Amino acid sequence: MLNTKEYFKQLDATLTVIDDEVAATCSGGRIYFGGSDPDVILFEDKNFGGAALRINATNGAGDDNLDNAAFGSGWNNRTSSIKVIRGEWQLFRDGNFKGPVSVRRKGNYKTPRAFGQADNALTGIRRIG
Ligand SMILES: [Ca+2]
Ligand SMILES: [Ca+2]
Repeated sequence: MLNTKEYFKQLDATLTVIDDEVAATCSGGRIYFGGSDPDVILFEDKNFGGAALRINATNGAGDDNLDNAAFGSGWNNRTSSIKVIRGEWQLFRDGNFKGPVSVRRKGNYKTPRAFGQADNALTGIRRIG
């Protein structure tokens, strides 16, 4: 049995997690790389082969594109398959959320055609839901 102080401490921790999730969605889901519990994983090759880039949405300091050297160096125009683990994501051919866009939810997309972009073309990605 928790005392009142402990109860509110746990409750507060829960609310903080929810707030982050909602904020990530509402802010357009800026992204960061390398988290141990990724929302999305990009793969260099089709069928989830080659190098992988783990992506999470964040309401903190993040990035918009894969062509920013500070975060996604080496991942512009490289993706050939994608796993979406949670959330709803927009995928863009170009930077600054431009170019043809596709939207994908949870699923394994083993070819560029499956995730709705040309091969080795993905530049922008953001969480919208
Ligand atoms: Ca590739
Ligand atoms: Ca591109």
